[in-house]
Amino acid sequence: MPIPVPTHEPHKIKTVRPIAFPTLDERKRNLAAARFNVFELTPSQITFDMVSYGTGAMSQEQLAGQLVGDEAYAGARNFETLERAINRVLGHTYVCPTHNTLGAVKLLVKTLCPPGSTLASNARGRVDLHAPRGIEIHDVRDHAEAVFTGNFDLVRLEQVITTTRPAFVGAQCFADGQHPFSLANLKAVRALADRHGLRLVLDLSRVIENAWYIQRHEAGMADRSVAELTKLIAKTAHVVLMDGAQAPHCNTGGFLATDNPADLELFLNEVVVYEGLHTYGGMAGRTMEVLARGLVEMTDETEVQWAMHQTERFTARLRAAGIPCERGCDGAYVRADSFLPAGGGHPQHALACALYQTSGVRALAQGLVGRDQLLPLQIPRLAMTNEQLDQVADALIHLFRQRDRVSPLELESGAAADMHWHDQLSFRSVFADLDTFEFDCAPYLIHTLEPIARTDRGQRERAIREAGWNTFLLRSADVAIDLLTDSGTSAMSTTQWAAYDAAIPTPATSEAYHRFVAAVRETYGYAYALPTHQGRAAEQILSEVMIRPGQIVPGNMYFTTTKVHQELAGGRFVDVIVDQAHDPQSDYPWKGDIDLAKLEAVVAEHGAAAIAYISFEHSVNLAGGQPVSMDNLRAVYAYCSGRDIPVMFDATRAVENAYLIQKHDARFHHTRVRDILREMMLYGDGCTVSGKKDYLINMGGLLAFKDNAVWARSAEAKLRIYEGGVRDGGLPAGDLAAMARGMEEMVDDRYIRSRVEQTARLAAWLKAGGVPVVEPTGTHAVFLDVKRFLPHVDQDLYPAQRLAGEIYVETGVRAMERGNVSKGRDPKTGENHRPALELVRLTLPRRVYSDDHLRAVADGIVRLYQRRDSIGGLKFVHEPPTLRFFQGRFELAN
Ligand code: P61
Repeated sequence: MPIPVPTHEPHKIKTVRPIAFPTLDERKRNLAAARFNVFELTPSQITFDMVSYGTGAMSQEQLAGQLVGDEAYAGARNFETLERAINRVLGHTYVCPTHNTLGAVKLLVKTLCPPGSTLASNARGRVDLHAPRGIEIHDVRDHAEAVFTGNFDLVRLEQVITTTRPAFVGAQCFADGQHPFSLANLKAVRALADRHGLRLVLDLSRVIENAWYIQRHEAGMADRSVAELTKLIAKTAHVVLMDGAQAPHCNTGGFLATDNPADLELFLNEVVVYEGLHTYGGMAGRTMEVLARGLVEMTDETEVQWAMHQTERFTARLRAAGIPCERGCDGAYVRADSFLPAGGGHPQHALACALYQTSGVRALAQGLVGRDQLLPLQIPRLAMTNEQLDQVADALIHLFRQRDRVSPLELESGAAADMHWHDQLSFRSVFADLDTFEFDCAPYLIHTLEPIARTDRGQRERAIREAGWNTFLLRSADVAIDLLTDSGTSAMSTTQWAAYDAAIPTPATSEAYHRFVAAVRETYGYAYALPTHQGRAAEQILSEVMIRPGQIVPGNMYFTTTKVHQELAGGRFVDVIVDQAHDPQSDYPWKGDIDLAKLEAVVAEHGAAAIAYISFEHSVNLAGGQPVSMDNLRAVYAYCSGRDIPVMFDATRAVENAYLIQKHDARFHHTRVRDILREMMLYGDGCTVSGKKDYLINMGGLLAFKDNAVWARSAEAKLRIYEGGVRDGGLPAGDLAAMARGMEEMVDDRYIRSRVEQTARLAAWLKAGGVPVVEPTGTHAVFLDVKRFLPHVDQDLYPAQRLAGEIYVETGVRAMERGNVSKGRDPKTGENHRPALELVRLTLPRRVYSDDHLRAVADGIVRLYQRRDSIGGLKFVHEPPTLRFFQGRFELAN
């Protein structure tokens, strides 16, 4: 049985690295400054850097390894870990560490290649390293082989061996990034080498890709795992070397390994001369740890299948558009000379410049000039989504259509004749008028990954039974895609982490606190900012400061925690949201609006003095993430300020609301989200925020007042006794710093657009499959309308609870019931409330899942919808008296 291609990533995103989108003018300036050699561009000038060397995403365990470096000069623990990893994954016994792959090559040359030697190899790329040393490489690759293009021509190899007596036979997995060998061929090479008393030295840097290729294409290998094949390949050689920055996605590092103690002895005598002591070889302890962890993880079958699927898909898209390219193990290698019809002396550089000019994408030709005319577009391993890769492919296709307009490059005069390397060249050129390509995708790369559960249906059936059919009671370890909530589940950015790490803790006033206050002032225009550990803590303090017992708090639909604190402070919540909010099929775009007539009626009945404040939530959660219009914000504020009624926002998802104003209100189409947000906040007197949403952090909250010092002082008094220090709200300085940074990232137009539009795409895929959802789609979640999904299940059999459980069993996706179970019973009658909205919420964490994850979610739910008649209800077996949705347990009814 061939191993199947996964439908989505077997991991989710743990941390992201924001990317830059330089304008056309900036790109031209950068190119000119780089003298038309894109090698000189730095990552912050580049949108997508299509290079795979040392740029892959690490796992969170690898990143954690960075912090457990034993930086001893001799005998570091991390070296022992590395040795064990190499023994286990590659099967070789003895290890000589080196600072990277060049360090390993240097030792090989020093120990095995006396001056004047020749080498026989299937890789041309190595010429770059050996020619300058006066070592001649004989190309013994089988150029006639069509499938395993990296195979050795055995006849030619034997000829070279007998005529030149090479120092060793050098083999490279996926030679030059393009040419895989078969296991059978490699074994034959080994036999030949043995017959002639030569070593087979194998570069394993791309062993994973080669193993995958063997699994796909070599007869009888389809059942072998990548792990098994990797070991078979490695054990076929006498000596192996490896580049830590490739398959093990470390950022540097390398080693030589062998089973022969005499060879080890040779290496160890030289490693101290060139690299470092034999137990670190020029690697930091942390690098050895990251490398060791990466080695163990690199053969993970599903990860390999996913990475290779991405490569195949990317190349296929270019091929389908007619772009001349060759297969690369890590991307597509474009034939620059046939891409550019006009020719010219340096087609790789001309194409690279044109691609950067039109799109901000960098592709890089490396090594010696003239070796080939290929411009590789390599995929940083596991660091990009298919959505982004599709767009990079489209950017190149876009350029292909206007290729006859690309300007040629001319070498700068005075270029010395001894400039042999691509990185040395510089050019003169004029900018051609090329149409640009505009990216519309998530504006970040994947920095680290977190594995997700891989369960089968039987395991999930057992898990949901053990959880009493309550998704709150499932273990995260059993969940593949977790759409329970967007609260505290965001992927932080590297910039946020940097701020977190750099923050200095203190029980008094930290710099992070000042940054937090400055960010609040800048973002909202509010003078007084009080940090809290999360949203409900801010709600408690606000309620106690603002509500006198008996007062009324009108609001646009309640949120559970908000209402609880208003009631605990002696207030009474009155819902004044527009009627459309209660109708899941109404497509009114501003379902979060306050109905002014309802508000006026409340004020007329009780008098303005009886109103504590207006509790005004943006992007109303329980209505389905429905936005408030700018007109409504203005009108409510105008009405209230005339009557001395304060307006207090729940600004938890204010940025998402601001984006929908930009999208749906023509007057704001060209206003930046950050400016829309500032205007929204102008129409209020203060706010509470659960920072776990918009702020892209895992913990934190805010209570802020626009200008009222009296409120701020009495809130501070409560902060001291409820939360922690008055300057930290119980949060470590790092969380304050990460929050401050998150406030900058959240108003990035590209980010917030990609966030909210992803939700819209999930809804569109579900609707295309006929699945009934709440209209219009909100910002943070898609809500399934269960009354229409399971019309045959009575509400007292808890259809939304059952559906959430079925979704888990079908797909491994965790959703949240928001219906009869959540609403609870009427305390007087003991009957269920049977609310109008019987919903299942699919909530999207920020920056965590790709479109491929969400398509799998949609496909699974569509399958369930198609067999909806087979789905019944549930009954309680344990029903807690309050907030029963958290702890309640169920079993199948009838
Ligand atoms: C959520 F099932 N929301 O949506 P805290 N205001 C708003 C929220 O959405 C919110 C809070 C205040 C959650 C978590 C949650 O019954 C539940 O930082 C608009 O969680 O204290 C939280 O902020 C409270 C889920 C909360 C629930 C209560 O998933």
